[in-house]
Amino acid sequence: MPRTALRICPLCEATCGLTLTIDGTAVTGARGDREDVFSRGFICPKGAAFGQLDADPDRLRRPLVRRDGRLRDATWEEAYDAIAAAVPALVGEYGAQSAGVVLGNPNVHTMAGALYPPLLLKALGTRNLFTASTLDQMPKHVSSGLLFGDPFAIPVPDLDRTDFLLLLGANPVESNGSLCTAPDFPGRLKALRARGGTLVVVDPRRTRTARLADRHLAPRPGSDALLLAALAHTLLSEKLAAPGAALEEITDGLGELAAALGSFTPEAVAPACDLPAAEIRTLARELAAAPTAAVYGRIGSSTVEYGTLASWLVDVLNILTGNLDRPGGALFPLSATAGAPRPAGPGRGFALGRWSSRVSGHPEAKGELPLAALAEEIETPGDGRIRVLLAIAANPVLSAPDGDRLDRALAGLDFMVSVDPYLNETSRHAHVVLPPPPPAQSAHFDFAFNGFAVRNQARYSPAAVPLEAGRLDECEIHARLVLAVSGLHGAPPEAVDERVIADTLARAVDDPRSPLHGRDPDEEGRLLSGRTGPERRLDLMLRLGPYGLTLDGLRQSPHGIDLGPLRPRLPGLLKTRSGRIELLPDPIATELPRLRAALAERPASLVLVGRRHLRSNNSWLHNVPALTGGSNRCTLHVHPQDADRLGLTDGARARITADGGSLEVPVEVTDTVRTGVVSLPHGWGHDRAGTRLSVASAEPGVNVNQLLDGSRLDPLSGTAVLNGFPVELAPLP
Ligand SMILES: Nc1nc2c(c(=O)[nH]1)N[C@H]1C(S)=C(S)[C@@H](COP(=O)(O)OP(=O)(O)OC[C@H]3O[C@@H](n4cnc5c(=O)[nH]c(N)nc54)[C@H](O)[C@@H]3O)O[C@H]1N2
Ligand SMILES: Nc1nc2c(c(=O)[nH]1)N[C@H]1C(S)=C(S)[C@@H](COP(=O)(O)OP(=O)(O)OC[C@H]3O[C@@H](n4cnc5c(=O)[nH]c(N)nc54)[C@H](O)[C@@H]3O)O[C@H]1N2
Ligand code: SF4
Ligand SMILES: [Mo]
Repeated sequence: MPRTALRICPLCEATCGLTLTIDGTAVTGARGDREDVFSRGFICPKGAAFGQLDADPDRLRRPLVRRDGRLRDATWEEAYDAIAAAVPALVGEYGAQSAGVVLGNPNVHTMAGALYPPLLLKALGTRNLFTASTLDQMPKHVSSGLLFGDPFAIPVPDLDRTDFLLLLGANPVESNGSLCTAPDFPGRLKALRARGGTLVVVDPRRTRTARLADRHLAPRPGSDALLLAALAHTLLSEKLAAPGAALEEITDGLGELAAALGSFTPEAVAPACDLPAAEIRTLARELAAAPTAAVYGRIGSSTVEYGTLASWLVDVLNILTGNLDRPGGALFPLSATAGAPRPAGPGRGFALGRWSSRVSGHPEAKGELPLAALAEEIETPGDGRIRVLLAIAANPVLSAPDGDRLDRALAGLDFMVSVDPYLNETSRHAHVVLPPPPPAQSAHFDFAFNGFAVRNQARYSPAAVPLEAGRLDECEIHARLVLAVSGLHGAPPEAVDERVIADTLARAVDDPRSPLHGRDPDEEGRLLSGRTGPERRLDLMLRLGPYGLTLDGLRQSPHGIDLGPLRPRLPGLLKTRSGRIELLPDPIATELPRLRAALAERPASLVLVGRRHLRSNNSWLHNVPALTGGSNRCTLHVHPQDADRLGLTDGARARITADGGSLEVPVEVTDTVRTGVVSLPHGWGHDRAGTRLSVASAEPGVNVNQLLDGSRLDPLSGTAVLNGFPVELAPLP
């Protein structure tokens, strides 16, 4: 008899609750859970393909260990023996900095990815940490760190209550949202318009999101910082800025802002943005006039040349219009596993560049170095060269600039471990591959995304299907990895969790702000429920959190616990040294002249931007038949006028060339992209030997990131410029 089980979808940031149909141990269907307190039945085609993804025959079932140059099936014991024999010895010989860690996107979609990488880094003692953030949202972490003292204090638009949403460089109808967790984002945008609100979308492509908007502006890519600066300038010069008493009282630098943004008039930025100045002024006036409004920018305003400035300006606008931290504006979520709120006051602050990368001297940001600089750190001889690499849920050969170079660099490592379900473009270089089980066999809690959700809520999914024989839970895979690199190979993996629990309890009972202050730590430890280490850690985090929830409480509410709409949290969450919002911090003030210089630059005649398809997810869903084909193809979108000018026709092949190399691509002529801009999706290029991706390799596509050489970065955040870089295009015979 088929049964059903609930599982939060781990495939994008929307975190929809799914009802899985299960026959034996096979997931035979997935539909939206109508009773889910947050997603209310919403599902997209990726969630609906959960069963096919879960059962993909190409998923690795057992570890692989390299012997005589070839990856072969191995037992877990052999895999960890190999790691324990290699990593501590190499690190002992060459030093802690000879180890590097790469954390990819799916870590934010697993419990293991939230709970263990910090322990792994601590065990290794290396500063060589590279994550997908420097291909993504690091500019936002940096701007939040500078403004609010906390790189994770990222305000999200109050989607369900706002009167006016200005959305830049995001296409949530296809991506389902990012740094703004909102199941059924499209439905929420339609509801905004239905209640009389206004949606303005800024995107060089007429996306499905732009088609829902009241107004769509299609600027030249890379110009968002200029556009946003001109909006702020207009608010200030037309005396429309009205932060309100509450924000004014806690904000430094309001007085200096007008001078800092002095040159960015709408007229001055109009040529660079390729937008009429009058249109920019109108937008600023509408933003100021709206009863409540939120400005929100994502990938297209982040992975660009002035990504940190654009991310900063988004919140400058939210502040100038008085919309930061108020219902209907942009608010800070409060997740159930956040520490208990602290009283307002000075904090430790946020510093950039506390150390730098060895080869090019890139400053660290949030403890990370640019992923675009990984290859040179492996290749360049000298003290501190990376010889050992641990890649967890990461496929940088496709997701980071210049995959060919990284591919060669990985091949030269002394030792590499991949924690990955697939043998793909990156993991094929590993000496040991540790495969996590399919998602139906894993428990789930959204440690990361609840902190960016448009409504406070908490939901827990136990594993829907028991762990298949011979498999290890991903949490145990990580815990054993921590032990193996620490020279504690063979110790029980629970010891890793019990240590964390003991340390956390010891701090909590000493902390006057903690709900456990003054209690007996051993007794509190015994009270924790949960069958596994990670469950017990989750229970403890919930108990220490702001709502005093427990794991048992979550289990008793399988569709989740609603914790209400977002509420104002200032000034309590500020952790700047001043204890205030620092509106014009030094690194920003120092970066503004570079933006000013951009006003005089002649724009390139053709630039490239990316795009996402609803049935894709970065580099790893091309192996699921239900999610491939149709319009989900790796084609180059070219505007008809550009196609005419360049002699290109729909369906023809073209050669595209940029800093990093050139590619042959099929052309799709479409006016959904503006003139002077072409668009190619990322995550393709599944044509390398030695992978096990039978579906993806049949329709490989090309790797757009081969067009980049890794030298274009947003300097403050080390984030790669993946959008708005110059390209040349020519027809192929
Ligand atoms: N040109 C261009 N490049 C881009 C982007 C772009 O817009 N344009 N976007 C960038 C962005 S935003 C991101 S986040 C990165 C993403 O790039 P990556 O961080 O490399 O992430 P993914 O491609 O999503 O998947 C990485 C790996 O995780 C594995 N995986 C899947 N599920 C699990 C799991 O449960 N556990 C483990 N351990 N592994 C798992 C997959 O098999 C895959 O090998 O790409 C970036 N690259
Ligand atoms: N279906 C699907 N969903 C996903 C993913 C996926 O690969 N597929 N990836 C997930 C991940 S890791 C992330 S980070 C999120 C990203 O979520 P989003 O930020 O919504 O990402 P995109 O859909 O790439 O939208 C970025 C938009 O920016 C536009 N753009 C490019 N350059 C510029 C510019 O200079 N200015 C402006 N204003 N716009 C510009 C592009 O045309 C594109 O429409 O999506 C997540 N969800
Ligand atoms: S929107 Fe995202 S979380 Fe929801 S079903 Fe689709 S992939 Fe899963
Ligand atoms: Mo991302």
